[in-house]
Amino acid sequence: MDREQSQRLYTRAQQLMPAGVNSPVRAFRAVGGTPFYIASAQGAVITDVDGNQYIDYVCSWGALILGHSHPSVVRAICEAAGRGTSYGAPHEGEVLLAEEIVHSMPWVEMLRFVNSGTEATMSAIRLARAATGRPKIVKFEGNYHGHVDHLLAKAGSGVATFGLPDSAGVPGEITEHTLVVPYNHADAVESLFKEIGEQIAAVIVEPVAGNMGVVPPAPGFLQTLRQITTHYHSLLIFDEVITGFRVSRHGAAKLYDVTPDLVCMGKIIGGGLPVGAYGGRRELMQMVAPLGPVYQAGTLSGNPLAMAAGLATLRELNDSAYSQLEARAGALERSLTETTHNLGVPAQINRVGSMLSVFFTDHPVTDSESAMHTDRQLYARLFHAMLRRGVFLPPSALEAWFVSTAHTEAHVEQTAKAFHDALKEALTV
Ligand code: KE4
Repeated sequence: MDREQSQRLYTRAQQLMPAGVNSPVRAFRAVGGTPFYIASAQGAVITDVDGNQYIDYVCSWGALILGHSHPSVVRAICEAAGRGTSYGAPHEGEVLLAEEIVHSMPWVEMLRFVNSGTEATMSAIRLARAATGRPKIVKFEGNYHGHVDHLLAKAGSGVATFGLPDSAGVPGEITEHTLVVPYNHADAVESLFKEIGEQIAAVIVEPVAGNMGVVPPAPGFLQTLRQITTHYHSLLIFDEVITGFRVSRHGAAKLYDVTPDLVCMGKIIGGGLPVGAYGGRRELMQMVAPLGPVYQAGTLSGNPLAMAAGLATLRELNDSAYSQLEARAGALERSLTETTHNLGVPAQINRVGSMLSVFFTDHPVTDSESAMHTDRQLYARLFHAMLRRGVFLPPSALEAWFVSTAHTEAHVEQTAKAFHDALKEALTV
C-alpha cells in the first residue's frame, strides 16, 4: 500500500504540530506506525492522499452518524455559509437546533451551546459546584470527559480515592476535589458518599462508556447513581458526548430510563462541525450568565454553520435510521463473533446500538481494569492488517468502532472478510 504522500505530509507536520497531529490519538501511538492523511471522504469511505480507500469505523470519533459528506448536511452548511460564517449575535439556527434537542430530550429544559465536548463538561461541572455549593466531583476510571484540568485525574489509593493528576501541568490542588472510582462498581460510589457525600457536588458518568472501549452500564448501575445522588442532594451529570443521539434518538437517558440533572453533548449534534452543549433542569440552567452567577462564554458558540450541520443531521435521524444502524451493527457483531470463535481466539465484543468494541480476552470487560488487561498488541497487529485490507478501525483498542447510516450490507460483508483474513495474519506474527 503506497503511503508516499502521507509520509511526506507527516514529515512536514511533525515540524509544525506535536507529533504532527491536532489530537493525540490520531498519531497511532497506541497501535504503532504513522498516520495516513485523508484527501476526501464520502459516505462510509475515506480516501487518503495516496489514493488508498478505507471503510471508516472511526467516523470522526462518533460525530458522523450519517457518514461523510451527507448531501443534506453539505447543502445546509453551504447555504449557511452564503449567509455569513459567524455573527457573534443570536440567529434562528441556534433556536432551531435547541428546539430539536429539547424535543428529543424533554428532561433538557434549557441548554447552552459551546464548541466542544470538553467545554460542555467543564461548564456542567462549574454549574454543579455553584448549584450545590460543594467542591467535590466523582468520576469513573476509564471515563474521559475532555481535557479540562480537574477531570484529568486518575485514582489515588484508598476508598476516598482523591484524584491524582493524570497529565503534566495539572497541579495536585486542581484534582484533589476529583474522586475517581471504578466504573460499574456502585458499591464504591455508595461507600464514598457514606464517607463524604455532603461534600460532593456531582457524579459525572459516561452512561455507556466509550473511552475504554465500549463498556455498557451494569444492570442497575445508572439507577443506583441516580438514587445515591438524589439522596445526598448531589447532581447526576450524564456525559452523552458520544451516546447522545447515538444509542437512541433520546440518548442513553431514555434507553436506560434514568433522568440526569445535567447532560453534556457534542459530536453528532454538530454533524461534524465543532459543537458541544450542556443542559438540563431549568432552575439549574438559569444560574448560567447572564441570567445567573455562573460565568461561561464563547466567541463561536452557536456558530451558524455548525448549527446548520447539526440540525440537518438530527433531522435525518428518524426511526428507520436507527433500525438500519441496529441491523448493520448487529450483522457486524455477529460476523466478528463468528470469526473469533472459528479461529479459536478468545474475544469479548461489547456493543450498544451502533457503537462497539472488540477486546481480545477470555474475560468479560466491565471496567477500566478488565479493559486494560486485554491483548492490545494483538489488536495493534489486527489494526494494521485491516488497514492493508481497506478498513480503518480506531487506532486504539480502548476506543469505540462506530457504524453510520452510510455503511451498507456490502461494507459489512467486506469488513467481515477482511477481519477473518487480518486476524489470521495477526495471529501468525
Ligand atoms: P471534545 O472536547 O474532544 O469535543 O470532547 C471531549 C469528550 C467528552 N466526553 C466524551 C464521552 C468523549 O468521548 C469526548 C471525546 N472523545 C474522544 C475519543 N473518544 C475524541 C477523540 C480525540 O480526543 O481526538
